[in-house]
Amino acid sequence: MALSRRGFLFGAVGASLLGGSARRARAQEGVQFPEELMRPPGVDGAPLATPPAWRVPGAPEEMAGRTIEQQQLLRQMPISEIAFPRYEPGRIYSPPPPLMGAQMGRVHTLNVPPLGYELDGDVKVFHLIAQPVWRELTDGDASHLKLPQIERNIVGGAGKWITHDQVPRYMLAWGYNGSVPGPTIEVTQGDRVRIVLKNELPEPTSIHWHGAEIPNSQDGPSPEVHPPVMPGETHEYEFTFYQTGTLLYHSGFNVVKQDFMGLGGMLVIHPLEPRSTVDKDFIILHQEWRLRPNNPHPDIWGGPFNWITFNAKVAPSIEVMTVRQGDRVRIRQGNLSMTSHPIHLHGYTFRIVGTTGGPTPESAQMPRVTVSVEPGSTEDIEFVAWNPGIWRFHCHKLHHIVNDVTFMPRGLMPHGGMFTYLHVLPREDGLPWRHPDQARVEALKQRMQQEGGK
Ligand SMILES: [Cu+2]
Repeated sequence: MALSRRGFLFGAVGASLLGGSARRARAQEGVQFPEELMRPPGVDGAPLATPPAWRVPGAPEEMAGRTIEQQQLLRQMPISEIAFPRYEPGRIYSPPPPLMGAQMGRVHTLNVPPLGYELDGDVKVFHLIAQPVWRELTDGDASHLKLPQIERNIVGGAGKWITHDQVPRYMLAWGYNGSVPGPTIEVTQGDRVRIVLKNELPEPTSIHWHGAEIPNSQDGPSPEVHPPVMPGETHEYEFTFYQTGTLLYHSGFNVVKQDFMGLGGMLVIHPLEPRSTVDKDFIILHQEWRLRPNNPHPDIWGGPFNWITFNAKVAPSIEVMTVRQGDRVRIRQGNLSMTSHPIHLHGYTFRIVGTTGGPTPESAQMPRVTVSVEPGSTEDIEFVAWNPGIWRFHCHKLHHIVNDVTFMPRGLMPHGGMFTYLHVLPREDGLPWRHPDQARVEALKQRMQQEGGK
C-alpha cells in the first residue's frame, strides 16, 4: 500500500514535470526549421517553397511594445532542437550562462548582449558556449520589401524566379551563448582571465585568441597546441593580459568552416593608464556569409559571399549609434571576413587611435574620413561628436551596402549590408551650426585680407 502510494506520488510528480517540458516544447516548437526548406532549393526543378510564417524567439510579434533591452533579452532565450549539419531532434542547447546580458564593462557591442564574468579569487571567469544560433538578419516583417519578380539564372539551372520573400530573414549560424557574433570579452590590463569553452556543436572546436600575447599552450589552434574540444566537452583557457588593445577571437579548429559559420567575437583589453577616456565606446565586427534562397544555413562551400554584415545584422536592422553632441566617441571595428572593408563616416574627421597591436602613437594618428579594416585586423577610431545630425556610417565598397548582389539588381536590394548611422543629438535645440575651426579660420581670413589691403 505504502509502496503503491509512493509510486503514485512519484507518478504524479513525473507527470507534472513532463507537463512542464511538454509545455516548454510547445512554446519552442516554432524554432524548428520546416523539413521541406532543408533541401537546397530549385535544384531538382521543383518550385521554390514559400517560406512559412517562421516563429522563433525574438520574432516581431514578441518584440512589439517592448523596450530595446527587453527585446535583446528575449532574443537570447534558449533555443532547442536546432541542428546542423543535420537534424538532431530532442537535442537541447544550454541557455546563455549567468551574467550574459549584464553590462559589467564599458563597451557597447551593437545588437549583441554583453558578457559578464564571475570572480574566482583574482581570476575573471568568462563562459562561452559554442552552439548553433538562429540569427535574425533583418528585424521585422520584410513582406513590404517584395520587389517585382526578376528572372535570373541561379544554381546552374534554367531561369528561376527569385523574390525578396525568398531571401532568408533568419540564418542558422554557429555562435557563442546564443549570440552571433559571440559576446565581447572585456577585461583590464593585468587581469588574470579564465575562459571556459563548452562545445555544443556537432563537431570538435577550439578558440584562438587573435592578437593575444599569451603562452602558446593557451593560443587555441587545434590539434597542434591542444586537442580539439569534442562535442559535449569543456575546455579552460587561462592567461594574464599584459598588453592592451582591441583583439579578436575565433575558432581554432576546422577554421575555414567554423569561422564562415560565424564562430567569432571581439576582446577588449582596457589600459591601466588610459590615454583618453571616451563617453561612448562601440564595437562592430565585420563578417561575410553565403546564403542561398530559402535556406537558412550559411553555404560554406560556395561563393561568392552575398551577405555582408555588421555584428551579423544588415541595414536597416543594425543598431544606430546614438551619442550626445560633445561626447568623445570611440568605434572599434574588427574584421573576420575575407576582404577589407573601408568604413566611412559622414560629417566627421576621425583619428585611428589603436589597432589589434595596441594604441597608435599620437604622431601617427592621421586625420581620416575612411578607415580600412583588413581581414584579421581591428581598428579603433576616435572623434568628438561636435556635429549634430544623422550621419551615415557604412562600407565604401558600395556593393557591401546592398546584399545578395548575385541574385538582385544592384541598388534595389532593400536588405542593406554594412550600413548604419551615427546619431548625434544636439546639446540644445536651435543652436546655430558651428564648425570647430570656424572662429579661427574667419579670424585668419580677416587678418590676411587686412594685411593684403595694406
Ligand atoms: Cu565592405
